[in-house]
Amino acid sequence: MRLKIFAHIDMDAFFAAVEQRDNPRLRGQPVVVGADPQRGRGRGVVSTCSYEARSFGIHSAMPISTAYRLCPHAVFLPVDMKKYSQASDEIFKILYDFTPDIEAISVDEAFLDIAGSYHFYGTPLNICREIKKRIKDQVHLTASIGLAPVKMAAKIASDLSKPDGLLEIKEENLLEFLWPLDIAKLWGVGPKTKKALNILGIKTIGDLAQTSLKDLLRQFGEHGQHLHHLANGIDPRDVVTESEAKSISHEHTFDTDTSDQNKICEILMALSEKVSRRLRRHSMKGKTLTLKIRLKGFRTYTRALTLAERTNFSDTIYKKARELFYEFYKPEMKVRLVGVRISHFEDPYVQESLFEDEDLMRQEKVHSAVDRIKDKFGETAIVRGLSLSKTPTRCRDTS
Ligand code: TTP
Ligand code: MG
Repeated sequence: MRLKIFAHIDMDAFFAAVEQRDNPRLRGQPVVVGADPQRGRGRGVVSTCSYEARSFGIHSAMPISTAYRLCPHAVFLPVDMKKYSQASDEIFKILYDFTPDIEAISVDEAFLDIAGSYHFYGTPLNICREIKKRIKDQVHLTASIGLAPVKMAAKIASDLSKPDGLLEIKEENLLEFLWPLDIAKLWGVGPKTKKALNILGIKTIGDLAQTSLKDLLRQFGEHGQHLHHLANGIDPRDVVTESEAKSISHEHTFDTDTSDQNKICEILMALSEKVSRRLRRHSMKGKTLTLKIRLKGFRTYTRALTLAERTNFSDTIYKKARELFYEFYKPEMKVRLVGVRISHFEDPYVQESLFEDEDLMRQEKVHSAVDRIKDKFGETAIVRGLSLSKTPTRCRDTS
């Protein structure tokens, strides 16, 4: 069997670190990035904060008013996504210099399969040292990296090594590393599962590993079996690179459940653009469009259709997503979340009816021009008509 070595990389206090990098006066200061605190009356949440701000008890997703109360003298800054996306692109470029086997988890987080590429750098630890150094020298930010023979342990290791850390867990030390840790460290154990496990007397990963599989199956179903495997160091998951992904999707949760059709259509358009952009970045086109809708009370529905042609055009994706939405939607519905997914890919350069059709060729040119502008000026450089209109017309037009 092939030896597996995974690296999990996660930037430290990412948004706040970019702000501190760009403004030396913020270094060493508590910096909170997120909604406007409005002297403690602001609504909205903390996106992230510097480690200095964390020592006051501030953390991601906390109401901004609470953060203000905990540390009123902190520097509060709005989210500047364009700046963070640019830093993220630079970081991922560096990672791709080391291996093509990368699974991007978010703007600041990725798994790398380094089994095939570390030899050039001597050891797995050396390749990670080199990655950290390149990021520090070129992007002026710090990353933490965990190394392990299974993905979930690599993630835990990077988390425990923060900030600016590097921690390697070898196969022979895997269980010794995992078992004393709190159960909440395990990937897939959220607050609800933790509470349910605690009630059964299961506090550490070791406790879980030693609980009988039969009991866990009875209590938690298949999820129980999965957690039991993880606790015993068994995690067969591989790095899934973007081109191997079976689908590309984006979703959005509304701050408050909504039946505002214009608002929902605006989000569907933004999601269609995001999906289109990721597909185009990887020269992929998909044939199946799936719309996901979660209503108040967590009931979740999906509706799918097969497109006439494989596509990565945002307009086509949006138009069809909107059609699916209106086939499903009833005015009394309160929508909590919507998602857009494209699947069943094919490399567009294999199938080329595209350039035989003038209309498609025109659309391709428009999309390529938009891609170039966004590459140069950021994701928000071009905003679609619907999102800009002040008095939006009903968006179920017949175009
Ligand atoms: P994280 O990696 O979870 O957090 P972080 O990088 O700020 O800090 P850490 O050192 O603990 O990794 O998330 C990456 C970025 O994503 C973060 O800088 C801001 C954003 N984010 C939000 O906007 N909201 C959230 O609730 C979280 C968790 C993150
Ligand atoms: Mg991070």
